[in-house]
Amino acid sequence: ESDELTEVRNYLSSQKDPKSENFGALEGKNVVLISMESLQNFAIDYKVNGKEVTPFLNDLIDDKNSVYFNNFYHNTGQGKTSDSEFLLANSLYPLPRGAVFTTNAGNEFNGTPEILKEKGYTSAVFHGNNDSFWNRDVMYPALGYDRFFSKKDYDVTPENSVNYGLKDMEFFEQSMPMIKSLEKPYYTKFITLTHHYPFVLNDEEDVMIDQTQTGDGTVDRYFQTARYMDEAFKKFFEDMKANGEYEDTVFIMYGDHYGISENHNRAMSEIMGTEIRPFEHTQLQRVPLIIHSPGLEGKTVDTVGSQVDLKPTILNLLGVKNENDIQFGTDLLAKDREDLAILRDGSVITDKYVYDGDSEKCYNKATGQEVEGSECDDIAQKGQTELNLSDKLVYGDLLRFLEDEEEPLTNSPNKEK
Ligand code: GP9
Ligand code: MN
Repeated sequence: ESDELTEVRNYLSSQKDPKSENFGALEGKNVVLISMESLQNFAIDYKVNGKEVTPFLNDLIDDKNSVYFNNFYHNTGQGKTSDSEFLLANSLYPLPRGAVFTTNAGNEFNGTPEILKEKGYTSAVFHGNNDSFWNRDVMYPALGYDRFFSKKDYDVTPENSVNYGLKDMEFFEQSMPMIKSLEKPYYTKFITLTHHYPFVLNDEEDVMIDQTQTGDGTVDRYFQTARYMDEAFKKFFEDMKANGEYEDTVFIMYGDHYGISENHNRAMSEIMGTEIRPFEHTQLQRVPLIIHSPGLEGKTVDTVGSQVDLKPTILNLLGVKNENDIQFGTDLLAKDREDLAILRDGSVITDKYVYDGDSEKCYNKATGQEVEGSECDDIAQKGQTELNLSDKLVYGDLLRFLEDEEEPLTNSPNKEK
């Protein structure tokens, strides 16, 4: 093992290792991950002229079989959607600049799909855009994906597309026979597209809610495409039920990254009814996370966490021990986990504080009051340490030094030993 990898290991073993209480609770279930394009948590329960923006998701959150996380942040950087995918697959941070999917696709990884292969899972990604966007066609095999259903697998026409590609409604509909063709259990990810900047719909019947009236077109349209995506989820769940694909499946839905940048703070202050200071800006980096499965005990969890925590959370639910791996995240469902989210810009959120990495300001999380003095110094430092170690690991391709103490991952065609 390299010295640098040992340094990463030593750091991680000095951190709290929370005990999972849900280990194996969803063992053997199919997994359907849904990347909800640009969906920020503020849209949940938000109403425009008395109408909910996400009626389906709101109901899903209240469902007795759904766990909803309301303090869950994205850790993405310039690689946007692809950064969220990287986090999810590896429990490592994306890079401070550029997209790790394009710069480091040749690295050795221990992706979630590859790990699940040992458990007999078939893995696939579904997305209605070109397969080479974000270098996905190269990166997915490196993460251990068996199959990538992309634009060329769908019937994509000018009529059923908008913005980057196939409209979400069509996307889910056309995906049904593809899902059914997969050997079970499956581990899949659906990447939605319609609720993407600049948030446009091209068909009157897709408009299901009014625009807001801030005068900032990006913000005003945001609610319409979010509402459309929500409707697509509703249809998808109905179809999954009708096709017998629902009962044995766990759905994990997460917002991939922000959709409204700080260039829109004026309009957002109208939407939120408050000035957007660095505190509010950082809190706006929360994205929804919902885990739903028949039989799962529903609740709302307010632990502070982020996308880097998804991999250990999923592997624990599925009952997969992954002990020799390097993961920066921890199981979101472990009761004794440390409340922590480290954002790519160096912001750090705990149960007590919101530290904004950009302005270097420190706030009381509960009150939003700015805290003068050094109270955030420790967490700011911890954030830097952790990001630096993760970057070292990715830039140095250090996972290639990781020895598989148990069985090597022999079924993986993508892994060179
Ligand atoms: C492109 C889609 C959007 O295929 O995933 O990418 P983004 O711009 O959000 O990173
Ligand atoms: Mn995206």
